[in-house]
Amino acid sequence: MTRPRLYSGMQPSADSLQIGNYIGALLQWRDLQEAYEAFFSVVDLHALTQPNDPAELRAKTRRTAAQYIAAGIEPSKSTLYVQSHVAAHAQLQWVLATLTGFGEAGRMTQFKDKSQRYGADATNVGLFTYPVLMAADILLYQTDIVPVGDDQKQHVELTRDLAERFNARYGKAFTVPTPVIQKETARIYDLQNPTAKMSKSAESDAGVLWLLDDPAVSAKKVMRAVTDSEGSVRYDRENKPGVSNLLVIYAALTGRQIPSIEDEYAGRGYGDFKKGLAEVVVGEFGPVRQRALELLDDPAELDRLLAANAAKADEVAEATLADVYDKVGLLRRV
Ligand code: ATP
Ligand code: LTN
Repeated sequence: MTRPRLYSGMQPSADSLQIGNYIGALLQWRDLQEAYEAFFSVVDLHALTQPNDPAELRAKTRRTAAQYIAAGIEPSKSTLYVQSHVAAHAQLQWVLATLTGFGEAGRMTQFKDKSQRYGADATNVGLFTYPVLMAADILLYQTDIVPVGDDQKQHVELTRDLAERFNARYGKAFTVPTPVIQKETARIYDLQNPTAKMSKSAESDAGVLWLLDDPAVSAKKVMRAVTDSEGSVRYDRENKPGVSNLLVIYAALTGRQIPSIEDEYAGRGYGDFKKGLAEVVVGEFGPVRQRALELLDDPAELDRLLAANAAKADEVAEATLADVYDKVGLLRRV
């Protein structure tokens, strides 16, 4: 029985992933890898759109891959690889770029936000074509579903449009993928600023729970998380964003329902609740961190594993690329 295909990826944009990446993405990827034939990449080519120190980018790429594995993505079950190891991504991107309208790419809100923030001179063309490369990632693997956060939905819609456009113009080369948007309840906010999404590139580190932080540091951050003056452990996103965020984290990591956690802490203060959550976070992250650090202790072995997975990815990607090259009329090298 062939399983439907799934594709997702993350940029190696920090030394450690944060708990939002873990709850919002990795835990779901881990569960989905059973029912789907999954491809998970560390999208290092995408990361080049930001300024990077070369040695650091290499380190972050390994660290991101190690955290995927430590969180339960199994390289024997899923294809976990580094985007730049598979040449077809950059190659298909070029063909898709010739099918993408200038205005169409200019309407991408991520591009509009970033280019506005950086200004015209600091905005590189890679930021503009970022979604086209993402479309190439997805379409090379005849992907059925793409689990992403809602900020990436527009990019997956563009991917669908490009797939349909290509198929209509040249004959069917691509499966048209469906985005699967992560649940709102899986969205984690900054512990110090609980109305802002927790993010790897947050300006301050105080509200970010890093997967690879020392457990004592994570515990301290939980204890210092912003709450409110009401004193009751109750989910109310609007009026109690801090406490609600902590409840969501608690529920996601334990698999419990929020009302049962509210009941457990009824009539007890925030101190008790935070202590309980700190234990949960440390208990969950401890083994993940240890496994990631073990993998990073043997970079040669990790690199071999990534190479073997890239070879699996290559096979699928090359078949799609060859079909595309044929269909658009590029002369075959005999
Ligand atoms: P950056 O700051 O570099 O943009 P990020 O931490 O915001 O990084 P991404 O690399 O954009 O994360 O996203 C990787 C995956 O993690 C995506 O699937 C995204 O939806 C998910 N994710 C990121 N942050 C959160 C969060 N705070 N809550 C839930 N999911 C998140
Ligand atoms: N742009 C995505 C990362 C990404 C991706 C992909 C996600 C690159 N290629 C293909 C899903 C499928 C992000 O910033 N989270």
